[in-house]
Amino acid sequence: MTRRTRLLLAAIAVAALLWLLFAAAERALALAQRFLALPAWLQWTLGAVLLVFAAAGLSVLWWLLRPRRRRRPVPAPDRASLERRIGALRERGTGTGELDAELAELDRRRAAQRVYVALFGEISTGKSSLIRALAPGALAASDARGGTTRDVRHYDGRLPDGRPLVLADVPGSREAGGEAHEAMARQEALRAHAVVYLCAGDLTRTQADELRWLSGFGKPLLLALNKADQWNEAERAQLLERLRRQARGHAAAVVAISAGGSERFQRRLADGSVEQVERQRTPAIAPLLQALDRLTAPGAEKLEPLREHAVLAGLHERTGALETQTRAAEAERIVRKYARRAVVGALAAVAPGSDLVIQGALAASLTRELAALHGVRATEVQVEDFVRQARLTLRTGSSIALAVAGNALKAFPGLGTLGGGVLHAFAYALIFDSMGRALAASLAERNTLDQEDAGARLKALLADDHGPRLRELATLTMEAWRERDAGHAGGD
Ligand SMILES: Nc1nc2c(ncn2[C@@H]2O[C@H](COP(=O)(O)OP(=O)(O)OP(=O)(O)O)[C@@H](O)[C@H]2O)c(=O)[nH]1
Ligand SMILES: [Mg+2]
Repeated sequence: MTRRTRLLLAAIAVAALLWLLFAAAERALALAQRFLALPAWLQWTLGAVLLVFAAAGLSVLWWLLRPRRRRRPVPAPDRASLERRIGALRERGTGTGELDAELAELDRRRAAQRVYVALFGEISTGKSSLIRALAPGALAASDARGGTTRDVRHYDGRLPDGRPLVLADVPGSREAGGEAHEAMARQEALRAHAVVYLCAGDLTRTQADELRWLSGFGKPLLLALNKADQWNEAERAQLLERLRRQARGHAAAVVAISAGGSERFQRRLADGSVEQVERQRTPAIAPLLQALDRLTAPGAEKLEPLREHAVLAGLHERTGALETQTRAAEAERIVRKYARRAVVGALAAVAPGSDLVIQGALAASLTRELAALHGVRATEVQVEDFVRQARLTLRTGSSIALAVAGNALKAFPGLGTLGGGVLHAFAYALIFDSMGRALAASLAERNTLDQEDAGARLKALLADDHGPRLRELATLTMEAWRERDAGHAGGD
């Protein structure tokens, strides 16, 4: 459409609007005159009805147009409580070096007051090529490597108005076997003030998830469709339209760019021979620069609170994972200790009964210790109840435990040579190990002493005669036996 036709259409539209306005005003005046001619009581009734309609109309309008509440970013703990948790982990002997380093980097960047922008996206979407286009000087000086990026690197870039940026090139996500690299990239994205998410076509479900994950941390985001040179104008417009729909509410802007990259082609020379040529494509990234300019306009200081929130939220997750891991290791240690005590107790019994009875004091103390580890308060009554329930479960389960133990005697030849009593000792190891594991898993998941849940897990574990668990318990039983023997020999 030419400019002239567009102007003509606009003029017609304005004229039509004016005509409508006049008509409406005339109608309103006529209505007002008729309204005034009505008797007073009718004026009041009609007035009231009109008022109700107006109020209803306004509230519908408000409901439709009300400002949407921003989705709340993932919660972040305050710095002090996070440091306390990390300190507690350190005291338990867990390595917290990475978490400490993250906090130190948080402070370092705050003090540096520079704007950090991370490029993020799947492998081969053109992140490194974009760095090359955004920071040509910086890359010439450092290693402008081609190929897959395997670590995080920073480059000095500049916006068209001269404002400096620190650009982070990160490994691409979704590389086969590249989980560690991906985690590295995600952490760097959280550390940046803004993120450019690169794609090279429609967003796959995983890419859309990744975008949502980033925006969930409240990260200012741009979605850049790279390799735009691969489509014609109509295709590009369609793609952009779809991407805008997918990124709505997540990315501040969606732009199409060509980061460049290299292209190969054949050149026919005058003598008829053919030559392979590789050259750099000319980058076209103006829309991205504009969007970046707007996104980073507030400056490092104003963008810092959001960045800090994202880093602390990320640290919260990582600390939580480490806490779970540490607690699981601690629970395993406790369970082992009690399984061993149960074996020692069984070996010390003068004549093993044919029935297996859980040693009550030992079971209660195991329950108490595991509950405390998981921060679950359990009264004495609850603990006793729990042990009683476990005994009931075992009444039907003891034959299973004995059968599993019997098989283990055959499977682990060393065990079979030990002689009488060892069958029972091993069954007790199995029972205490199962009980401890069942309870620990239930506590970790439910955060309460749930008899039913732990009971179901106990039954399953008693019958589970696979895996390295039996081997470990066999070793434990043999060790206890040998120690007892050594004790006897020493005592003789
Ligand atoms: N057609 C076209 N190809 C591009 C463009 N930008 C990059 N490429 C090509 O895409 C491929 C991957 O580019 P890289 O910059 O290495 O991609 P990356 O995202 O850094 O890849 P990883 O580091 O493996 O995650 C290269 O072959 C580039 O030449 C572009 O704008 N258009
Ligand atoms: Mg790369």
